[in-house]
Amino acid sequence: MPTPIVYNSTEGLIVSVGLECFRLDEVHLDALFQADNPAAWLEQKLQSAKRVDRLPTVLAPIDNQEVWAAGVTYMRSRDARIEESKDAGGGSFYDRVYVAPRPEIFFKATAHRVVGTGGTLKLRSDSFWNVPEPELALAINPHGRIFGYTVGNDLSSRDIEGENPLYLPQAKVWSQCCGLGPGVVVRDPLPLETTIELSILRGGETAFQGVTSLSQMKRTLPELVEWLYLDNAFPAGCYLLTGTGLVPPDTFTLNSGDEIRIRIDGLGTLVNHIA
Ligand code: DO4
Ligand code: MG
Repeated sequence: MPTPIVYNSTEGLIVSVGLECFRLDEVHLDALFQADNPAAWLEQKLQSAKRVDRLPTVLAPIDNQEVWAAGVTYMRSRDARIEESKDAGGGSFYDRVYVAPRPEIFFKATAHRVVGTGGTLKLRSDSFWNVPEPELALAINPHGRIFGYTVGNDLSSRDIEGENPLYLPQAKVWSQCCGLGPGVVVRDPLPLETTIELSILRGGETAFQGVTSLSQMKRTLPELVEWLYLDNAFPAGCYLLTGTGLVPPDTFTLNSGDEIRIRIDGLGTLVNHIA
């Protein structure tokens, strides 16, 4: 069977398998996250699912999951953050967390703060320096098993975090601060060569473009999940954004109307506009 992709949509849960789409009636995304074996659960649900002739409008693939994020998992993120916080004396924190056994892990969003592909992200009104952070998002079950993947955007304020690292929650969390989608790809681990591409379009022109790959990440994905789940319970499972390896140059900030496209091999493209 081709790799199934599960979408939350305006018409309920839709699963695409190759070129065909099926609707799963009376089930929510929580059931996928809570299944002992999500791939087997999907296969069984697909046996009685109705075929639909098109994919309805897609929503963010989130139900009762929290979204958490790891940081400074790529050298590029470490370097950019040392630079932005040097006047505040925060430089050595990023240096140290990059090599420490304990990773940086922080809370990012709940469902009402998340937008799906095609949705609009907002910039904080008290920030003047904002960037998208294109990140692999892990779908994790309540037992800490990674069963799927999607694309994430950890939209961030660089001036707020750069002023003082203790402002991190304000630099990361607000309404419409996180992009997620298009759907959850239920599959075995992704190869390390998997690429993450970011394009920012402004007035039809490319304002920034970059590419990295999972092979550039300092830590392993199971290692990040182990720290996240240590003494912590996620009854409906959760998402973990795994850090950015792409940061636009320091002269760049997002503007209203910008289009952000994040593509990860095999997972699709997450497209969002800035309000
Ligand atoms: O240290 C702050 C956040 C880091 C982060 O979000 C990232 O590296 O992606
Ligand atoms: Mg990030």
